[in-house]
Amino acid sequence: MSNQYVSRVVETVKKRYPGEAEFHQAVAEVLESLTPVIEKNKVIEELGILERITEPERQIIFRVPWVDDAGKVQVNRGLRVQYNSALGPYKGGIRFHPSVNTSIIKFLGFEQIFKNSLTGLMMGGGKGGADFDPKGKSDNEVMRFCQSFMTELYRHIDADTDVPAGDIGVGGREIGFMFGQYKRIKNIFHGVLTGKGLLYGGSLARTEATGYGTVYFCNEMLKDRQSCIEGKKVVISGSGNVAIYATEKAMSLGAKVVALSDSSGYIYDAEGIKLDLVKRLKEIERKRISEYVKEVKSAKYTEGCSGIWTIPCDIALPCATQNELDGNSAQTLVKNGCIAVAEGANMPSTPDAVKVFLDAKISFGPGKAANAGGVATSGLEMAQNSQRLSWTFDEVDAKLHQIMVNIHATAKNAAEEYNTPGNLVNGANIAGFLKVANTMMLHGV
Ligand code: NDP
Ligand code: 2IT
Repeated sequence: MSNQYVSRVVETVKKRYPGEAEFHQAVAEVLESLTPVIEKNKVIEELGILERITEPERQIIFRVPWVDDAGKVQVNRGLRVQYNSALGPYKGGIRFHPSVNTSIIKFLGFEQIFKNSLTGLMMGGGKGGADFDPKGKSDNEVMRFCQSFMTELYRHIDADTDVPAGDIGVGGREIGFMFGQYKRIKNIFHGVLTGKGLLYGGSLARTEATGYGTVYFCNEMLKDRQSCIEGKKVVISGSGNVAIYATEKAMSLGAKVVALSDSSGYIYDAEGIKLDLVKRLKEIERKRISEYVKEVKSAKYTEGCSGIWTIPCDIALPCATQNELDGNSAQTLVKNGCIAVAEGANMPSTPDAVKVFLDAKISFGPGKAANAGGVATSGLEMAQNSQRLSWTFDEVDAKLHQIMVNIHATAKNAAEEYNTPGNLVNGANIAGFLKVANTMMLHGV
């Protein structure tokens, strides 16, 4: 780390929040790539922008008590980090996963600031969640949990204040229960959440948006190599919302997706994943991905999720979770001829892995750029709710596509302007940061 101001702020964050490894990782990654910007614009240091941007505007931690089907009282911890509101209401998903803690929610909220800035829409950054595990819970248990979660959260959010959405463990079912409880408590029907059901104000194409957007972004990177996704072999990790719709879009553009995973293991289907079966298993029956091989005899299931990166492919789309792809896996991908990696998940590649991809000069799209289509379409849902209108699927999809093309161009241009051509990590961080930082300067300290 060459810049003293950057080093000082990174050290302050580490000291103030000891033990928050994911948060430290995200802050260091963004700030280090801002070095040329900070050296060129002394006012950033003079006005303490890095100190301010790394400290959340507000953090809410709350008890979430609920009663399980056996009548036993359960308690989880709920969180909402309202990180930065320079560009608009706080905006970002809610994650329900047993691993959720302040480090994970802060890293996600911090990334969200720059991602939302890159979309070009007016959205600040935030994130929330709970250490609740929806797996194995009945619909009634999930409902009681979501109601209890919203019984505290409702007082901190509003359509023009903070607009949560889904993330890991939070999909249409959970958003519905949370929306119902918000409406009941506040007696207001408005767009306080996105990713809503289509019957009550959700946007067409929001379900598909993150996965579709990741593939649109990947295709833009491939164009720069005089290539495209058609005919390519693709490996996608995860089998949740992002992975499923990345698979759908990649296949519709003529690629062959040969592998998917969950946290227990991965499936390999040399003939191409049967997506209808995956949708039934995951979206309707909520089963494990291993069930796939019971119905497709030619496919193979392997225990352990990291082995998925040993499958030779042209394109890898990590769409599961943070730090799921390490330096060794990255080397294996490069050695096997992989030419492009686009992150559907948030921070799925470790810093070592990112370095391997950048050094090998393969196309690498960092999450805050490549997966921004989800939150961008949430922004479009907010716009439709404000207008009390719904746009068609094709209208929303066309806007999503254009936003992904723009994000790619913005990141690429910033990388060139700051003398690291082709480095979309630097480009996305710099472009996302500058819009927020310049706005913070206009708003005063
Ligand atoms: P889902 O809950 O729908 O799916 C998550 C998938 O990732 C599952 O297959 C899950 O497997 C796997 N996974 C979760 N945690 C782990 C873990 N610790 N180790 C290995 N695998 C794991 O979530 P989404 O598809 O919505 O989210 C996936 C990623 O995309 C996340 O990083 C999220 O932050 C990011 N993202 C999501 C957006 C959205 O709109 N939904 C927008 C932008 C980014 P298992 O079932 O075994 O847990
Ligand atoms: O990480 C993300 O961008 C999301 N989980 C989606 C956030 C949103 O508000 O749609």
